[in-house]
Amino acid sequence: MPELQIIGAPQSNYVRVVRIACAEKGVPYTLVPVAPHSPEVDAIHPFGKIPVMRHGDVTLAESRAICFYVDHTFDGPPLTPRDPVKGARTEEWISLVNTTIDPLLVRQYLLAYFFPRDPERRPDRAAIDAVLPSMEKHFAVLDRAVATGHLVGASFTLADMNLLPILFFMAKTPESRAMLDRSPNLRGYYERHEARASVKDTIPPPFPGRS
Ligand SMILES: N[C@@H](CCC(=O)N[C@@H](CS)C(=O)NCC(=O)O)C(=O)O
Repeated sequence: MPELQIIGAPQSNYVRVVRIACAEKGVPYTLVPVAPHSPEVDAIHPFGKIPVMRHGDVTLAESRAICFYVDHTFDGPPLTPRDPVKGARTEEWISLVNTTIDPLLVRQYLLAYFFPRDPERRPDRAAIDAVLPSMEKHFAVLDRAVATGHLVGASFTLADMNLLPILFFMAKTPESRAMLDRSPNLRGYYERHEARASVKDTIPPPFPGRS
């Protein structure tokens, strides 16, 4: 078997999803820690985003496609339930997180903290305050969704692997931390699953130039 390369900076949530999936599956890989739009990435992703993957002659972009490939190429426990309803439920949650929750919690809220436009890197207070009411609704949805301890059924699926990297950052920034603390199911879910080896072993390093 050729070497599996996961290409992308380890600070990226989507890179982390793929790394958690590889760890859960028991698949060894080499991490190539490069930024979006670097030549290795642009050679594979049509819009220069991370992660991308290289495995022999196979190259892939997009975390969901990479996880599909890993799941169906290698031995190991399935990342998504093969039962059609539970499998579809898993896809439903991956899609909800990627199309609705990530754009608000990560691209609007978190980036206003970590990548503000201000030259002195002060958090963008107006942008943060503007998203807080919608974030409360997202936290309420997630709190209900994980009431049984997982997003889907009684097992840890790719839907959980896809959400936990976002919660990691939500636990670090003040308003989202307060929302997490007011969401008992979600907080318990996060604390339980952050102890999993696949999750612990992929904790992202600080963004370059930040502590
Ligand atoms: N839909 C993509 C999203 C990947 C994504 O947005 N990656 C971010 C880093 S977390 C990125 O590369 N951003 C750079 C850009 O959008 O130009 C996936 O699931 O892999």
